[in-house]
Amino acid sequence: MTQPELNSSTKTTDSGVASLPKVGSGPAFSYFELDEEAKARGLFSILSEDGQFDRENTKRFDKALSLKLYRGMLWTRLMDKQFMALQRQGVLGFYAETLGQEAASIGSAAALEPQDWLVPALREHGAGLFRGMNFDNFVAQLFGNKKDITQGRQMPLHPSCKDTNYVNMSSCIGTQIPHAVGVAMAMKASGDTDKICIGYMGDGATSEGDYHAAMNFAAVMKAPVIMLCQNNQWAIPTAGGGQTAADTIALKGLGYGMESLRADGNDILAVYEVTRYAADKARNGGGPTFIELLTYRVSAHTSSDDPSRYRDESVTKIWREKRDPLLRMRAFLQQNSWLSEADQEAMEVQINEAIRSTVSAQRGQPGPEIDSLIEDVFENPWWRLEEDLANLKS
Ligand SMILES: Cc1ncc(C[n+]2csc(CCOP(=O)(O)OP(=O)(O)O)c2C)c(N)n1
Ligand SMILES: [Mg+2]
Repeated sequence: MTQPELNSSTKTTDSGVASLPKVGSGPAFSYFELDEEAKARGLFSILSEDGQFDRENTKRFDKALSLKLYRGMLWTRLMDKQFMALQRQGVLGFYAETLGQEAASIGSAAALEPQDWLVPALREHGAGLFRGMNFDNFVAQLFGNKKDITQGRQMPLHPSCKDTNYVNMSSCIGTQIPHAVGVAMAMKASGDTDKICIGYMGDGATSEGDYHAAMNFAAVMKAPVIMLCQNNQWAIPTAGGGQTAADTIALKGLGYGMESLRADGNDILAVYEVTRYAADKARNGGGPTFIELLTYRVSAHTSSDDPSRYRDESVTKIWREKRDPLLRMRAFLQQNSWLSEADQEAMEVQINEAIRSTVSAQRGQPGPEIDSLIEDVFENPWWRLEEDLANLKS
């Protein structure tokens, strides 16, 4: 088979096991020449589940870019492992993993330019770090300590980074998508034609009213924005089939008059290419694109969740063992002789050590000064705030 079969076989069933098309050979890029509906029903893919590929389709991915993408995914996975362990030990209050979705998160962010803006949903902090968010600052924010730039005022795992245009996420599902469109509209209105914005959402967010408002504004205003949905097939306990009656999430974008693409979210090369296509289009005045990345939430929703209570974990096992985005990319690297076993081990040791040393430095930091509670609220704090602070200190 040279092309994804563009029929309902790629539709994800309620059980979460989509019968993914067998790809890995043939001209994957002819996907972009399909008609609008076929693109939204199809599934663009470059690397097959077992890491097979057609060299013609991977020309853009030289050794440097390929290793950079892989390292970004590996960093995210190893970081998740350490932070979840710290959460279980009671050292961190809260954490949410990207497990199984590393390709969707890193591959899409990698297709942007440094001047672009990223408005995240719940699982893009790895992407933020990949784009240069300072790791010390990120860890300080997780602890809410004195070095935290938000002085412990944000919820944990809601980092932000002004230097890299990484906006902190909003816990209210879907509210960030109109923000992303607003950022893009402002770029257009102020003539910042070299900048674009990417707004992330989960499958759950596509059922919110904010999704409608954002998609409609983006399309009507031809905003330079990428609307990126990580369809991980779960919204805490709500399975994909309970979220929409549409055959695919991408199809919903067509109703807004927006080009809508669909790709295998566990294939980082495919994720990079669809996002790059949308980014180039937006930068050249072509307006917004909606992208659905089909993936799976292998982890619990967050450290506060236990998915074994509401889903069949034998399905999760399939995604974890057979569809792991890191193993797939590793197979690609190995076939190109770009990553030996020794290289892999060295990379793991180096990343784990970098994470561990930052955590141990930040762990010992005291909390923010108590006076910081009323700073940055009024230029001259109101007497009532002064009084509350004095009471707190006494
Ligand atoms: C408006 C709103 N409703 C409900 C919640 C509770 N909630 C938090 S995360 C979540 C599910 C989100 O699912 P999805 O958008 O698919 O993202 P994922 O967690 O799968 O990455 C829900 C219902 C919320 N935070 N905000
Ligand atoms: Mg989801």
